[in-house]
Amino acid sequence: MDCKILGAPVQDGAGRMGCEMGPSALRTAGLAGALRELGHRVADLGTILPATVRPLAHGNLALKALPEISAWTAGIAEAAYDVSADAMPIFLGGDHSISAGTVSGLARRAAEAGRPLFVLWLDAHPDFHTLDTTASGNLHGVPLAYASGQPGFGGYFPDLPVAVDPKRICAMGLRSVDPAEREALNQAGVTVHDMRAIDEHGIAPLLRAFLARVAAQDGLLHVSLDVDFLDPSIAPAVGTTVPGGATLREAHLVMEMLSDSGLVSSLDLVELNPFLDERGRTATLMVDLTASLMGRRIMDRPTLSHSGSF
Ligand code: B3U
Ligand code: MN
Ligand code: MN
Repeated sequence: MDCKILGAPVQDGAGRMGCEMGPSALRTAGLAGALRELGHRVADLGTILPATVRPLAHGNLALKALPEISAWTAGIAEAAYDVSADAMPIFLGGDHSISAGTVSGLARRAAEAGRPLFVLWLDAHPDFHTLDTTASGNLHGVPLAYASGQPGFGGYFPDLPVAVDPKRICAMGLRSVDPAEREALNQAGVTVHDMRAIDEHGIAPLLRAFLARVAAQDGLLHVSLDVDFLDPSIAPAVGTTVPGGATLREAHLVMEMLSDSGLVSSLDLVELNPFLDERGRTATLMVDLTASLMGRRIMDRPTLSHSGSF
């Protein structure tokens, strides 16, 4: 596969500084080399630039860095649209606000290609606030709402050329959802597999059902992996740790099933805050998970090949 790596060193969308160093840490942990070892062609295109920052005033006085994140969203959307023409982009965050740009740019590309875009959102949080409902004002809490065309972004974020259909979004791993988000997710028809669902059913059947939907519609699939999808005991380098996250084995299984599906067309690696890491272990884990997604295996067989007898 042709992979193109792009850094999006955004930190103004998170509540604390440090995500700006995320792309450097993922590169230092050996992302490009791991992908090349798996036989992929890898080009590192460097760092995305934001559009020009212009002043913006909003009635929600809690909002932080609205002009900056709006400018980043414009720059990232343009880059995501351009790069996805002929390669699999891997976007290195940066906090999760970068996905306002990645997903909207990819949705525009998918629409031009006449393919439906699906989104798998692996996160402790749904990031489904609008500019009006966020109480923290941290704009890493809004990208999925923006990219799926929820109201209230007009005039503040870049005009959305194509919205992702909320019914083509699956959010997995949720365990911190604000009341306004819960209501909006239900209204919009997003598929939500919270940690309770994962505990009740196991992560594999939930993911398998979503992948079957993507395949049935010949969809493109964007995966957005927030570090806090993982349990903080294995992934401490994130500003918004929530206990009770995905285990190492669940996370690798998800990646292996995604790999087997052959459906993934783009990837975000977000919210890594290297300032909070322990000797690079979270960065290394994110690289290992990406390697599983891109074909690394324990044994040389696909996870789903089992057909009845061991
Ligand atoms: N929903 C809360 C918490 C949060 C969202 N995304 C992250 N944290 N990473 C908020 O601030 O909007
Ligand atoms: Mn997130
Ligand atoms: Mn999160």
